[in-house]
Amino acid sequence: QHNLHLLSPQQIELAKMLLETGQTHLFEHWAEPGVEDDEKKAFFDQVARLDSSYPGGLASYIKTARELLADSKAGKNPFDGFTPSVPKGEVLTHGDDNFINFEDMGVKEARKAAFVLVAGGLGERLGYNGIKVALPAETTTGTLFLQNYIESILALQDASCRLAQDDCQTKIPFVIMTSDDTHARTIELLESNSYFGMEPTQVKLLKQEKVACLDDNDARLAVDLRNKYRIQTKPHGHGDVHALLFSSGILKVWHDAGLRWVLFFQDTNGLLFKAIPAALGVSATRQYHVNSLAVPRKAKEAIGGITKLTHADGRTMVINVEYNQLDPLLRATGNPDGDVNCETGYSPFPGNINQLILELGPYIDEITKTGGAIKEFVNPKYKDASKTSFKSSTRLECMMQDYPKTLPPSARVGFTVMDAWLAYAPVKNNPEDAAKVPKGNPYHSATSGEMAIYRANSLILRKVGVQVADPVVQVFNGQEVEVWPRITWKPKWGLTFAEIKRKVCGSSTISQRSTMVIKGRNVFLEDLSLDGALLIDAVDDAEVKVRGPVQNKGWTLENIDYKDTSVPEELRIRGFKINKIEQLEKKH
Ligand code: UGB
Repeated sequence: QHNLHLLSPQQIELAKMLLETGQTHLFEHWAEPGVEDDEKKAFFDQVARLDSSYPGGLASYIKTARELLADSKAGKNPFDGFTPSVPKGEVLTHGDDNFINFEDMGVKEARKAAFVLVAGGLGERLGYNGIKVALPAETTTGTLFLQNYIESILALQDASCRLAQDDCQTKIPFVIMTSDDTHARTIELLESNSYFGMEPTQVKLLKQEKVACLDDNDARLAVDLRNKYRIQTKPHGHGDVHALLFSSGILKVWHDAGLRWVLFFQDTNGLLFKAIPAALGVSATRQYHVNSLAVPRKAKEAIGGITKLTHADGRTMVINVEYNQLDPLLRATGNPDGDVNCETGYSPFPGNINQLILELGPYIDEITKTGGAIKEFVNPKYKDASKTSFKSSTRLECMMQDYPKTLPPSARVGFTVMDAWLAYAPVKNNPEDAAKVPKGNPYHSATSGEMAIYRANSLILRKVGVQVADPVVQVFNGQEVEVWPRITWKPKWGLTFAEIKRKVCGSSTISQRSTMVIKGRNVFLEDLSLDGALLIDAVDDAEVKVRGPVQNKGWTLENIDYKDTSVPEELRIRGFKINKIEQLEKKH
């Protein structure tokens, strides 16, 4: 009360809201008026931020928190009344006619697309000290994840414009969602690398705010233990991206510019853009309002399962059921074994890789109604079975793939299943946890993420007629992986199957110990016989034919231990480094 005269009208409103929502305790230990006034001002600044960054404001957050905490205490099942079943989607086989047609369509549509990368997470499971998008996707060329994404978008932009009949000047917009944990370092990475060739005006960063932590079932906000004039905060999850896109006004700008698609993706999947053209082609052909990319999923793998949920009252929806919820849901609905592999060796539920393609028009219609708010959940860790107190404060969370939960049944929600070797190799687990992954399940580590790129490129070249040798099995950081020839190319060399096929002719061979790096656009492989390392670097206009035998000592992989702190963290987490012994360099 006695501090009131110091407050601005806006601060008085916020104070009233806090008192009316049962947050009196926040002011209990405040000093006398005139003492620590700067801290008090900073408190209201924080409350104002928490209030304005949440759809409906802080009062609405507290109200929802009370409801969700009551449901959680009562043990209410979020899927109450719903029965899960395996949904039907578009299942693609890489390289067949259907796939090629979808890719062709996807490239045409790309000039009407915008890309959104969610990169606000610190990746606690990986334990890497930097931001994840700054990690090399592979160490043969050292291409970083963010670089790979930007170069892929630029390659799509060029390919799409080349197909267009008109004088195409399209610059595909690229939004990155950051958080306080990643924002400054993402800007620095972009600026110190000249935006990896993208025009800075194409890139927009939207920073998500954290949300208030909750101390108990009454949703009393948690006071920061280090400063009694602050509220504890934690990340709210990748679902924030929808509210941020809405409040930034950017969706309307895109709509007015004639865009039709928004593609969402995550921070560390070095294969993703091999799947994008075909997936976008599916969206356009099937006219999906929502299209999720999926891969065959091993039971208990830490990726969500795409599931059809049918309610007793007849409602149905196709939605991601998160990996920790799928098993209990199955057990509760007449599947006593829970989340298990079927005769194919995979879970019958396709795995969500959280690559969503939304049609912009229906997306804007929907989030204009909701403000971009996504259905939230709460996951308190209770002290005991009475569920009356928490071990530590909790908060509401939301996931971007829950967007379809508020859609009407008429919405066209589909999904597209691709081969995992082509589409999905995230870097999420630290070496120790990866080594503990059950045999046969993917490691999702820096080691497996890099090896997956070489495998995918090798398999693609095999499909277009190159004789690529079989891999050998090696162990790095306790993980058994297939080591294929280290083949990499810039996205502009070949983003689609048809484009790669056009650039390979004659009969070429590549031995297992080989390394091949293609950096030009018009590089053609013709009767190449490679046993060693070959680096081809050509300017865009140069047409280069690569022929004949190339043999040298090549580049080798040397084991390193992840505990060896003399080695940079980016390498250590892979368990190997590349020794560049001898190579042939072709520059044009
Ligand atoms: N992220 C944010 O931008 N902000 C946040 O507050 C949190 C995360 P994780 P998760 O495809 O591999 C998801 O932690 O959430 C970004 C799906 O929910 O890597 O455990 C973060 O930077 C799951 O269904 O993944 O699991 C990163 O880019 C499954 O599909 C992204 O969000 C799984 O990903 C994902 O964050 C998967």
